[in-house]
Amino acid sequence: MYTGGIDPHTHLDMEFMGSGTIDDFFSGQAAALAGGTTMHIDFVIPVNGSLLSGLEAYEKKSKKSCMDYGFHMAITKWDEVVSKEMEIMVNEKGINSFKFFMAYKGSFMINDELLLQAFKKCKSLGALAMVHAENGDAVYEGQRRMIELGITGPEGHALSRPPVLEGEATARAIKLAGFVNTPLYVVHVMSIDAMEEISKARKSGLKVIGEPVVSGLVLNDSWLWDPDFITAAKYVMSPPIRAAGHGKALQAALSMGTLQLVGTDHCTFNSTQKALGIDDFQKIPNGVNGIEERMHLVWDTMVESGQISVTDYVRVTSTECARIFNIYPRKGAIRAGSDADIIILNPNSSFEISAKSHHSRSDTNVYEGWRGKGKVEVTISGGRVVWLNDELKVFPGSGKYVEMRPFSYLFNGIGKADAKYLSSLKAPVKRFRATT
Ligand code: DUC
Ligand code: ZN
Ligand code: ZN
Ligand code: ZN
Repeated sequence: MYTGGIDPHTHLDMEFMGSGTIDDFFSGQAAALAGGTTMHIDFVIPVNGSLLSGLEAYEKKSKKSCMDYGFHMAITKWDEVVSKEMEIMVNEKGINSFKFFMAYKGSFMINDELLLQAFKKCKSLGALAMVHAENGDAVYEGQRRMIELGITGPEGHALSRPPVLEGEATARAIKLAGFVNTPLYVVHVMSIDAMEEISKARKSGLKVIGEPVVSGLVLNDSWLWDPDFITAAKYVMSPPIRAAGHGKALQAALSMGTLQLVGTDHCTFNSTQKALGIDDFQKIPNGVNGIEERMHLVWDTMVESGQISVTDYVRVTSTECARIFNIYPRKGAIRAGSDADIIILNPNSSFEISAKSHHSRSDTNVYEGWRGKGKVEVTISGGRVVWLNDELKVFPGSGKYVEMRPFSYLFNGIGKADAKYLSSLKAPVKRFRATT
């Protein structure tokens, strides 16, 4: 019996790349509950840059929730209006994290000057800055290069945005956040390059959190070369799933504590939607499933193989997320006073993953055919049994919005460090003009 999983990274009912994800707040959450996840944090996408309008839209979409959820806010442009709206989000709306895009040139991407301003704002609010770390200018150049070479298939996606671009942006974001002295959360860490930057930063004492996603931990990029377009396109996400070797290294980093918690980036498109990119990989909607599979795959890959303990399993799938986003011990714990979100995972029973039996609305599954040990047999959400005997009992409207307060434990000591820095600065040096 363990505390229910918390998925820190999902995209339900999101408009993206000319499509809408096919899992909404009901189907995505039902799938989550069937896989032992009892809370998720989704990314609100602003409407024409407006955070308030974006939140209003997500408040409507999430009315059909059957599971508890919280929100991060994505920032798709940065100016004074957005800066003011960030205050409202933190002080009135229960949002304590903001995601900035260093990629998606021409749409969401913000440059270093604005990133610095945004980091300063996050710090003043006690909100956690999150980054999608890829060098957007270089990705754009990589895409031009692929098209010139006539590489228009899904493999072009991976080739156009190699690990070095993720490593570079991760290092830059870490250094800028360190300069401002505010904590940083790097979402979907997919490569050794990015992971090593996080490792270095943490060793030097910087407050950097690294979130691998389950696809990056357990898959590799070989499918992108599959001659069948849909088979390949279903693996297209950003940053890309990397060559074999990266996943193993990320698993090791997770087991050593270099990376702290596992998300999914659940962002589903079906075959028809993926087919929008049949002539050009740049038009394939980016995203893979995972919300239902995460708890099973992390158990099978990490616990069953002996890489992490059961205690660490609970930490990386639930407790650490609750602590980072300041909802512990209401979430992430089995205690008097906590929400009764509980799972029973039987280490001796096996699971098999297939699009035929999963609860997502997607007609494909990137983990198709995976058989493993450790099955979630019971899920209890808010004290109610919602998953038992392979059957779901869920109702739209039963999920609650979980407000998240600023200044999580990551902010401890930030003020002291600032004061120390300021006092270390000497008074301006008095200089005398030489007389002749
Ligand atoms: N990457 C994805 O694959 N999908 C959603 C957004 C993102 O950054
Ligand atoms: Zn399952
Ligand atoms: Zn992203
Ligand atoms: Zn995402």
